[in-house]
Amino acid sequence: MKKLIFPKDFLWGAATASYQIEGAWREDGRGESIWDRFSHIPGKINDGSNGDIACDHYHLYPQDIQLMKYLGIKAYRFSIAWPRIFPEGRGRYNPKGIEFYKKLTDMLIQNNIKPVATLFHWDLPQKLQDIGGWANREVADYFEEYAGYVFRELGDRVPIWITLNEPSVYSFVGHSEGRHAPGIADYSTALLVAHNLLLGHGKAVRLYREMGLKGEIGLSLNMTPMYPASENEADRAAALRADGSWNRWFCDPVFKGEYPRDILEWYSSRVTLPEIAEEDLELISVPVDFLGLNNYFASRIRHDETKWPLNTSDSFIGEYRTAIGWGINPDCFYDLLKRLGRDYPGVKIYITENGCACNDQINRDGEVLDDNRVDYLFKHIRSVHLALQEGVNIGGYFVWSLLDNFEWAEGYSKRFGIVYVDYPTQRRIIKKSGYWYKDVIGDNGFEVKE
Ligand code: IFM
Repeated sequence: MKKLIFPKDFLWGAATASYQIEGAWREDGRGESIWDRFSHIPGKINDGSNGDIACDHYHLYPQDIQLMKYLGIKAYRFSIAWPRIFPEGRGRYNPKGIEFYKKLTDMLIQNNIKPVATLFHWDLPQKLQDIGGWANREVADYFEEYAGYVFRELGDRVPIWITLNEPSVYSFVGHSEGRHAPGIADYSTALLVAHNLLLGHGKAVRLYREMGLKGEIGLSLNMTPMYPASENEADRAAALRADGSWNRWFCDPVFKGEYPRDILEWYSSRVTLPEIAEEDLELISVPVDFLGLNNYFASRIRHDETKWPLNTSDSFIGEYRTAIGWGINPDCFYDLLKRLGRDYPGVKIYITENGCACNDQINRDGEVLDDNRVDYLFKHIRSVHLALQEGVNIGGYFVWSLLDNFEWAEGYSKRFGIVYVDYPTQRRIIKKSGYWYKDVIGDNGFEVKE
């Protein structure tokens, strides 16, 4: 056996998001979010559920923090619900909303857990959707107003900020596929939303710097490595397009100050591109302190004339699937880390999400023995170690997720937590993966067969 040891200050964390865990959807002055509206429409969520109660974290946060303390979690990534702070999205703020996050962050700090706050993890105030949502450029200004308020109130206690979570998923799944809130299916709108989200990101980062705050700020991108299904020219070009439209479309503007030219050219004759002013790109590329990387799987890409507008179709890579059907391939995760180190040299990476859904069951002894998740985490964290050893600048790893929670269009049918949530009683049960992760954190590493 040999032991893999991580750097001394490696940030071991766990992540969640407001709408997925908080519940208390109409309490203490919280406004309506697009996910409240969307999940209450019959047929939108696979199991007919919604986030009204979720994990009731709004009330149970003290116990959830104790759980994290027990697990030895060093950093907790949560998101702030914009409609709790500004119920209408702008203008009138709600003091009770910020109070909740003050109590949460105070208690985290008292328990030696670093708060890592995401400003936007998809729960846009419905009132802003009513004026067009992120397709309306003004929403980037309201985001800046919201960010400024939160920075003022929490800036002294939150050392790491994430402006946006997965703008690609928010834009495309919510505005082109229509499977997520706000349920729009129009590709050009998705591109407009993506651009305005990035603008909002740039405005928030610029403001953070102007306010002289001393923490780190970045954004979390969902990145999927794309491999050609064959060696033929068409499949290789298709894989480049899939990579360009999903990964580089978000990473390049932020880290290189430009949209990928190959994709701009491909889109130009097929969709309506947003107007992209020169100053926009300057703003979007205001330097950040890190790239937050969310990764779950890798894709094999084939040229496919029937698929508009990219002419690509994809399938998962990996012999085994998680309970949500996603392929498992830790080697591709390693490739992705190496590639980011190469293409965006010097950029520090926090892995802000990684994990898997399993068919977790409580056994007769009251335990949840999620060996598949232990295996998934073991192999993916081993890839992180390998990339670190080969010089990739990785500052931390956040498992998705601390708790089972509301998995968007899948409702509660898919469990990603290292802690099981029995929804009818709200009882938490640490899974085998939770105990395994505790040991990894405690030892700052783990043993592997040579
Ligand atoms: O649950 C989501 C999370 O909100 C964003 N990233 C992917 C996770 C699993 O689908």
